[in-house]
Formats: sequence, structure tokens, C-alpha cells
Amino acid sequence: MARILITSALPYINGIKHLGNLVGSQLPSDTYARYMRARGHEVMYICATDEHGTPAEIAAAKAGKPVAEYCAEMHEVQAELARGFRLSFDFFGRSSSQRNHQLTQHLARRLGENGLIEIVTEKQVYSKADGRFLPDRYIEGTCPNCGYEGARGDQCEECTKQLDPTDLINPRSAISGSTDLEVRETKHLFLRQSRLRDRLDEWIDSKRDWPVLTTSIAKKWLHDGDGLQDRGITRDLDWGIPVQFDGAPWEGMEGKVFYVWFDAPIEYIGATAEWADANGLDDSAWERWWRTDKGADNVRYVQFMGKDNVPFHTLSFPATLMGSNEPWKLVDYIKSFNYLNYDGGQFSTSKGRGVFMDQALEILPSDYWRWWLLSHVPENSDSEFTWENFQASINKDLADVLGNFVSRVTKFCRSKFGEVVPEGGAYGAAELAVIDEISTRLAAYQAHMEAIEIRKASAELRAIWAAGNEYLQEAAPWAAFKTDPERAAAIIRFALNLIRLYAVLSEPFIPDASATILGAMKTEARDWPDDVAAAMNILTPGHEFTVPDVLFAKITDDARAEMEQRFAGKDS
Ligand code: B3M
Ligand code: ZN
Repeated sequence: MARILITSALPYINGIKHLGNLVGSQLPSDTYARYMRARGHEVMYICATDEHGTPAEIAAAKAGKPVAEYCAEMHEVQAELARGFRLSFDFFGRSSSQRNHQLTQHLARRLGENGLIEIVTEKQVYSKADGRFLPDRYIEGTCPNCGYEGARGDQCEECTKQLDPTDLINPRSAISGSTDLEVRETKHLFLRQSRLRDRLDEWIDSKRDWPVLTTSIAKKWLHDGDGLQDRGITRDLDWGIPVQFDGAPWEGMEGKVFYVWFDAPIEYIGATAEWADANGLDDSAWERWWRTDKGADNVRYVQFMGKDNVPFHTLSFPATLMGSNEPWKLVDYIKSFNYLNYDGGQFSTSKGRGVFMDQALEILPSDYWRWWLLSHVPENSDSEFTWENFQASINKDLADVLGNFVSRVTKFCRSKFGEVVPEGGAYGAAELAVIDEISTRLAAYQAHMEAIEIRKASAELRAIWAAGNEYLQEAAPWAAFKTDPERAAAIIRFALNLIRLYAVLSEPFIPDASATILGAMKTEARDWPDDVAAAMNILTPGHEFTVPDVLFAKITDDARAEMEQRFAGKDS
């Protein structure tokens, strides 16, 4: 049994996330966490809301609320949606927690003690119209690297380059749109991450098993050099973690806070400490996940994130932890994702284009979304949500293949043998062939899950379901029943055991359906199968069950057209 620490990138607090956000970290990490738990490993699965920085301030101002109040409310909203999608976090924390304050201030102090922080008098953009400095997202303009015109002051979304606001060409205020900007001097803490280049380089080089998407982005910024420029880790904002420690200000830094990208990844640790606090445990409970001197040396740490977050997780955050010269656990594997597009374009929060997490759950149960998203997760390239494709997947995979199998088998059994596993007959060649096929496919499914190839794993799972349908079609218990009821009993016993097996194997993808099926099968036998043949004898003759309600309803053409229309966005 291994110990696996899993973190999902932290969703920003500034509003409800769309399905593209969900599929880029939270959902696949949940499937992985569920799978690893099912395999008997000890899992710590962590997420939190990312609450600092300009996005939070701007969103709170829009909502007309004090930022602390806004964040507290939005955290609850996001936590509720996470429950709705059955995201099985061990803890869903807040980057504004006291734990994160302490850890962030502590790490900054250590970096300072190790000569990795200096105070730099920096030129910063000041907006006369707004009467304030414009950090990060308060300023927009053209990316100096790729020419994208909507680049923000912290990062270009188009080419993933990390930016400083003064890098932007043709800058404008994101608050007022004013271009009446001037550069003024202000002091900030800079992290001298360039001094860690060799250590980072060596560390990334040692990660030979990382996905190409992850290492190519890391290497690009490491070797183009400027990705490892010394970077400001403080901002002129009110909301955030104050630049001080043990209540004492850092000289010259009064009134400043840490940059959101400095404190956000530290909240992975912070949220684990929040988990310990919430459960009345002492520090050793979270330290055994994070301190290699306190047990974390035998932890495998896996991070999930969208590709735009990779530079911060391969360079800045490791630089923070390495530079502390304390034995913090570094990530072992970074799984990163491309983007999910929406129906010929992009999801757009501002235009209301695409489906958002709250709307999705209003329309259909979470398993429907989980299945489509996970089986189309943008692993090797960007992928696209279309309603036609969604309808086809749900109707085929979930309704026709899995749902129909469960329904036909249980209903046939009820009408011929009653709601009990029938006795009589024996498994023969047909059953052995199915056991063979599923054994091979199960090995592949497991290998894909271990490798975090979610899309390939979903394809194997679907094939495992399909094997049951094909078997049923060929074995034809309805025909056998007329001439050889014992044979029909054996077929149905085998099929009922397949249903139970499917519920166990499907749990990481569609946990609600899995629970419904296991409930209907009235069984506590939920352990991952070691051996498919043995799993075909777990429900024994005489074991009672009930026919479950329809597991998955088909999406009609009319319903599809209506949803397509509803989510097209304001501009179309
Ligand atoms: N909140 C960015 C994002 O949502 C950011 C991730 C933080 S992970 C420490 O894309
Ligand atoms: Zn760019």
C-alpha cells in the first residue's frame, strides 16, 4: 500500500467555474483519487479556493461586497458545487486561511534568511484616473511575446508566458479602461529564483516520466531564461497575506501583501493543515504528507492542472520550497491538460458562453457530465464539447450499453426467477471467454489509471461494459429459458455478477450510478477485483437484489436543441 498525495489546481474564487475549468484539474484528479483509494492506497486529496489577488478584488467590487465577505460566500458556493459533482476532496480549503498566512510568511522569511529575497525599487504602472497602482490583472495590453492583445499583467493566456505589468505593449487599466498611465516607483520583494536555476534544471531533468506537455513548458521557460527572472512576490493591494511574520512587519513593506501566485500553491500545504485542524489532529498528521523528515519521503505526490498553470508549478513553487532549505515534499508527477473548447469556440465567462458548473447540475445528474468530460478529457490535444457529441455519448455509452445491460438482466431475472440470484447450471466456454476478455481489458484499464491516461482508461471501461452486452446478446437467456432453464439461470447469475463488477470498476468515473447499482444488488462487496473469475461468483444463488430505477435517461433531440440554444452565449 502506497501513500499518495493528490492536489488539484485551486479554482479562483471569482465566480462559478465552467466545465472547461472543471475538466482541467478537479475532475480528473477526483477520478484518480477514487481509483487509488479503491486500490487500497492511502490517499490525501486536496483542493481549495484561490482567494487573493486582483481577480478576487475585482469580482468583489462588481458584486458590491467587501472582499472578505465575497470570498467566504463564494467559497461555500464552490464547495457546494464540488459536492454536487462528487469531488471527493479530503479537504477543500481556503488560501485565505490562517494556516496559509503562517506558512506563506514562514517560507518568505526562510527565503529571506537564505539570501534569496531582495528588496527592489520597482517601476510600476500607476493609473491617474483610478488613483492607484495597477498590479497584475488590473492592467491589460498586448503580449510582447506573441502579440495577443488581451494579455493580462501577470500572464499571457495565449502563449503562457509569465509577465509583469510593465512588459505589456499599449497598456490600459482593466478598471476604467484608461490609458492615462504612468510608471512610478514602489518597493517590492523579489524572489531571486535565477539562483536556483541549476537545482531546478537538474530536478526537472530527473523527471523522465513526466508528460511531454508538462516538461516542454517547464523547459521552455527555464531555458529561454526569462521564465526564471527574479520576480516580484509582493503587490500593492489591500487584500492578501500581509508581508510580515510573527505579527512584525517586514521593513519597508508596510501595507503590501504577497502576490497571489506566491501564496496559492503554498495553500496545498495550508489546506492539508486545515484538514488536520478540522479533524482535531496535531501537526504531525499533515506533516507526514509534506515534510520528508516526518514521513513524507515515502509519499508519491501528484499534481493536476491546466497547461497555463505549469510554469508556476514547475518553476516558481519548487523554487519557493527548495529555496527554504527545509525538507518539504516536492511534486513527483505533474499531470497537465490542454483546453476544452465549447461548440466551435471558447468557453467565455463574460459572454456566458458554454455550460457552467451550477447550470450543468440543474440540467442533468453529475454522472452524465463526469462521463462525457472524463471520456473526452483534453489530454493530448485540445478537445471540444458539442451537444451532438454529448448526446451521442450519453445515449450510447451510458444508456444503451451500461444502463441497458443492467436493466435487461435484472428485469429478465425478476420475471423468470424472481429478485434473487438464480441457482442451477454452470459457467461454460462463453463465460470463460468473457472472463478472458475482461481480464485483459481490466489490466489495460489499471495500467492507464496508473499512468493517469484517463481517456484511454475510459475507453477500456466502456469496452468492459460492452463485453457484457455482447455476451448477453449471444448467450440469449430468453431463448435458453424455453429449452434449458438451468442454462438460462447460469447466464443470468453470471450477468448479475458482471453488473456488480461493473459498479465497482466504474466508481471512479460515475460514483452515483455505481452506488445505485451496488445498492440495488444489495451487496457490501465493493473491493477491487484481484481476479475476474473469482468476481463472477461473489453474488451466489439465493442472494436477493432489486431492479434499479432507470440509471440513465436518454437525451432527446428536442432537449439537445434547447440546451444548445440556451448556452450559446449573448453574442450569438
Ligand atoms: N487559481 C489559476 C487557475 O485557476 C489558479 C491556480 C492556482 S494553483 C495553486 O487557472
Ligand atoms: Zn503571449
